[in-house]
Amino acid sequence: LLVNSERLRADLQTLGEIGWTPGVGLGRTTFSDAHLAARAWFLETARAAGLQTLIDSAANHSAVLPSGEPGARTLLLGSHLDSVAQGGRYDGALGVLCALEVLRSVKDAGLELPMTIEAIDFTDEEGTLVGTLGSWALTGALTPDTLAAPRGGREHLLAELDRMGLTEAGLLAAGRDPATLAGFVELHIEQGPVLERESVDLGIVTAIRGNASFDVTFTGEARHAGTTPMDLRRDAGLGAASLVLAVRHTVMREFPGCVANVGELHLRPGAYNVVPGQARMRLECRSLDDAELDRLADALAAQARSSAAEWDLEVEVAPVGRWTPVATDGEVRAALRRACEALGLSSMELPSGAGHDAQVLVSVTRSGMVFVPSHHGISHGPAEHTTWNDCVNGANVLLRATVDLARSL
Ligand code: HGY
Ligand code: MN
Ligand code: MN
Repeated sequence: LLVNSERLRADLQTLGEIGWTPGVGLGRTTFSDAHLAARAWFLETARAAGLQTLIDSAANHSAVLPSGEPGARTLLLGSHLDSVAQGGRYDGALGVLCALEVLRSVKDAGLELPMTIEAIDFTDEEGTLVGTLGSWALTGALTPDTLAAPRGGREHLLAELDRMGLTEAGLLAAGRDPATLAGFVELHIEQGPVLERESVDLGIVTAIRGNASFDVTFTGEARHAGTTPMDLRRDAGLGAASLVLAVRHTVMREFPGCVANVGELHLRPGAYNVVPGQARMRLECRSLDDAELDRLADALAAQARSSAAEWDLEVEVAPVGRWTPVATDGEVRAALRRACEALGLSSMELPSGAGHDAQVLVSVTRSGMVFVPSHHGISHGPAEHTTWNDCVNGANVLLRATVDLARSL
């Protein structure tokens, strides 16, 4: 049993054009026109293959191949069609497409499985609004608190929900009964250099890093940049500059194996001739260990306070999201390993540095991931690339593991 690789290739090429700007990358942020077009294309392609489709109240989009058995549970496959602002063609999209291809291949083969299999495209994995919003909603674990101070800002979230005809209540009500779920398997690009460096075909993910994200705001005094003496300034930009460097030093000195990033920095009012009275930063830090993630977050918040004290500023460190580090499910890992062996493909176990919907699904069902190599470990940019051969390997492993798990779980 193998996937229809020509159909998969054609679809990957078609989907990869939706939102692509040469030299810039893929722009499919949540609910952008390109994102909506990609989601519509996904459902049309599923319907054309004779699959059922559904959209839940968190706008998760699914293709479904129902089991013939009454009361059958669902084995979920999938990932996300949204991208970061100038992203690559494979992050998320490859997982959704391979999941769809698995359903089509099972249907074409006339295989009767004791489980319904569903290919899902989760809403807002990348966090333009919240981050793993659709998968979080599906677990039923979303709370009003989660939506009170999201990564994309509360006003933006409400405006986008309203524009899309969605509601907070709908998000909070999108929980699936865990008893109806047998498991979740996500195929994803590694987004790191390990598989390519080790010349291994596939990665069987053992654990997924957690993430703590913060909005940091330094406040000083906006003053005339020409007349205010240097020693009388309360320059918010100095606090921000001090913290950006301190974040790197703290992680490299005290938290080896962790990472942290300041991905955005705005100085206000933002003019050549005004000393910035405010600096706003978007900061995230990541660890594979839950307690270490808290220690790391506390250490960075302490650094923010000392940077503020150093430059006579106020500082506010506002949490805007936290994703727990998780281990993946042993049964799913075993099925993925069996699928690699059956196909004569090499595999290795490795943790994921990136966050994924699979880490959210761990809280309600057996959840696991399989990685395909990323060229030079590049992701979240237009140079993101996975060879066609590796894409087909991933799809075939997902297909075999799906049939295995549908029968064994
Ligand atoms: O940020 C991440 O790790 C993922 O790409 N959303
Ligand atoms: Mn991503
Ligand atoms: Mn992703």
